[in-house]
Amino acid sequence: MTTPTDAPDTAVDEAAYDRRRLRQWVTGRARADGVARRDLLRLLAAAGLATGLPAALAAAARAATPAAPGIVKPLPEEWFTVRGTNAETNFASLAATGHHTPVSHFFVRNHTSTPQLDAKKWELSVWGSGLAGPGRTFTLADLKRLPAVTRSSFIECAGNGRSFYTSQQGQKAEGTAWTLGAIGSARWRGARLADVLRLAGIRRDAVDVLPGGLDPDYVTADGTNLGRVRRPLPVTKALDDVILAYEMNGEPLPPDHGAPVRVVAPSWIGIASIKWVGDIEVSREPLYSPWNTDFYRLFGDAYPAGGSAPLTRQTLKSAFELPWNARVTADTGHHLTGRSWSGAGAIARVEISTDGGGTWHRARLHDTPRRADWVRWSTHWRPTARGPVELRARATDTTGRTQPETTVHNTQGYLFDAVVRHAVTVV
Ligand SMILES: Nc1nc2c(c(=O)[nH]1)N[C@H]1C(S)=C(S)[C@@H](COP(=O)(O)O)O[C@H]1N2
Ligand SMILES: [Mo]
Repeated sequence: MTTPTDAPDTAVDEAAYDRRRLRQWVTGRARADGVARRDLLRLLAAAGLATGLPAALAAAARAATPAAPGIVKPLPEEWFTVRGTNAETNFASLAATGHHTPVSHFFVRNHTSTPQLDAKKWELSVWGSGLAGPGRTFTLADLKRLPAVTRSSFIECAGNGRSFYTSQQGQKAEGTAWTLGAIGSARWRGARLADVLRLAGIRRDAVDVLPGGLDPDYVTADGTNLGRVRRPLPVTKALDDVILAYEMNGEPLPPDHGAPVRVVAPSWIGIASIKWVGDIEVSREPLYSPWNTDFYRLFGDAYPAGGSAPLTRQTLKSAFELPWNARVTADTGHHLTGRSWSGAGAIARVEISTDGGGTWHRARLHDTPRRADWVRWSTHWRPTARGPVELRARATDTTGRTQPETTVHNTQGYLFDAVVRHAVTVV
């Protein structure tokens, strides 16, 4: 049985026991003589128990939460696995959330660190050869005066699932070793990028728009300064369904997710959704940045020397809302839940195998499948034989594509779409 080297190797029973004990301490039913209160508060925060505590205790526990450098919000270990400057959502923790991912659980992918910008002073400048006039700047109030649109859409990193190239296929892949939690779905509200571009005077012969972030310059491990995080969008996508979002799940956009305004490019790889956007170049010539040349193309044996065309839409994936190596009791009915999504269309069906891929049965879908969004699903499982088992979930989307058994390798490990073999132990 394969076990991803970097998947959280959780002893679920231990964790549950620990949580029970911590809860007892909070309510005065467990003693912790000789243990600093601060240490227990840190444990509480890590166990995700900081909510529901008396206010003073909760604040202390939050302060004790370990953070990734540069991420502002608390990252309790129950909900996140910190990977460098990024925080991956533990997929199992999504079982307690609804269709949309609360900000508290939403993954963060930062090339550098979250800038704390003053919304009142923020301005977006739209400029470049693809405009008829000198361009235009927009304040947040200007954007809010334009017709607002709301879109439910996932944002997913192109490298989500990357670690499975190694753990399932024995192949190397450069980059953050995500399991499946570099995704979240939210209700984004904002102005249409198309409206902003038209007000700025976009010409008919404009071909690319290049939104740039206001976060610090990105410097690679070998010391090369690649400048601000920026990636061109073809005008056809920019004028289609892209929004400049200032709200996430009905609240002002939080700092880590791009406050005050980010680009949301539904169905496309996460890098297309530039956070903390400060300017947008509109061009009559095709534009390049490191993020559509060296990164976010497919390189490797199966691809041309210069790599594939720049990546656009996300691929097809499924994940169980279950810890890795979960222990499940034999001869008991279990309600298994998870989510599936595709960048190419809506999800048509999800099938589950609990016998190593021998037989498959349909999962029950709990959302109306829509493009650019995920569906929640569930299935019933009553294991009888004890021992290790690999659970599989396999989605098919409305284009007719089904998740394959293996994925063609690329050196940077993008777009992993093979069926993930989720290890559990029946006890
Ligand atoms: N300005 C800026 N925008 C950015 C990034 C960044 O580091 N800086 N990261 C991108 C990447 S690679 C992804 S996957 C998404 C992640 O969005 P999230 O942090 O809100 O989950 O933001 C994208 N937009
Ligand atoms: Mo990403």
